[in-house]
Amino acid sequence: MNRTADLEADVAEVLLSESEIQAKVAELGARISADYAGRELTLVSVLKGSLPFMADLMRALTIPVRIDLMEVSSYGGSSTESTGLVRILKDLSASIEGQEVLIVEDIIDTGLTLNYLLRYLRGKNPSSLRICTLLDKPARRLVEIPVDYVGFTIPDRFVIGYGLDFGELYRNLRFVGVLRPEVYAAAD
Ligand code: PRP
Ligand code: 7HP
Repeated sequence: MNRTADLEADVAEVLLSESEIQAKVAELGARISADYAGRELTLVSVLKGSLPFMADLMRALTIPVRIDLMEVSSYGGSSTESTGLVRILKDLSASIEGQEVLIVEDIIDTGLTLNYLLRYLRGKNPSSLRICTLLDKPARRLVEIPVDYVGFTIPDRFVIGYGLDFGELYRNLRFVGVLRPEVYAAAD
């Protein structure tokens, strides 16, 4: 792959800066804390992409929270296209029956991942089940998803950073951006 050792040198454009992301996380944290005031909430993070968002969002909440982690995968290898086949790589570690559950995602693209997860988690009988996503890319939606909290609506571009990967790299960038076309092309 035509990639430099300097991750940031592969970036063509920053779409969301670190400070924009942090301001949005604080805003979402305040909204969610107000909506669930006086209640307990279970956050279910959808790994790996949501890891930085989950870590920041949970610390922006002022209500009592439990956390659990699931890992699912639908984008194989270094692809920018969903395989449409959602695989559970790591399941919940505790029951969510009777609990108020908020799924924490980094991005909703085709919606196939969340469509699968919603059905799966509803089957575990939580008392409520809602979705918080940092990024929403509605242009590529294949299935309708009821999203309760959205950080940013973004255009139809394959983004990296703040948890989001291309070929498993770039997740550790503190901003969300797009790569130079030759970096995406080199993986084809
Ligand atoms: C990404 C992302 C979402 C999903 C969204 O996960 O984190 O879970 O794709 O795409 P969709 O709406 O088209 O289904 P991915 O499968 O790449 O795994 P990762 O989080 O480990 O990168
Ligand atoms: C998955 C995914 N991963 C990284 N960047 C994007 O734009 C993505 N859409 N769906």
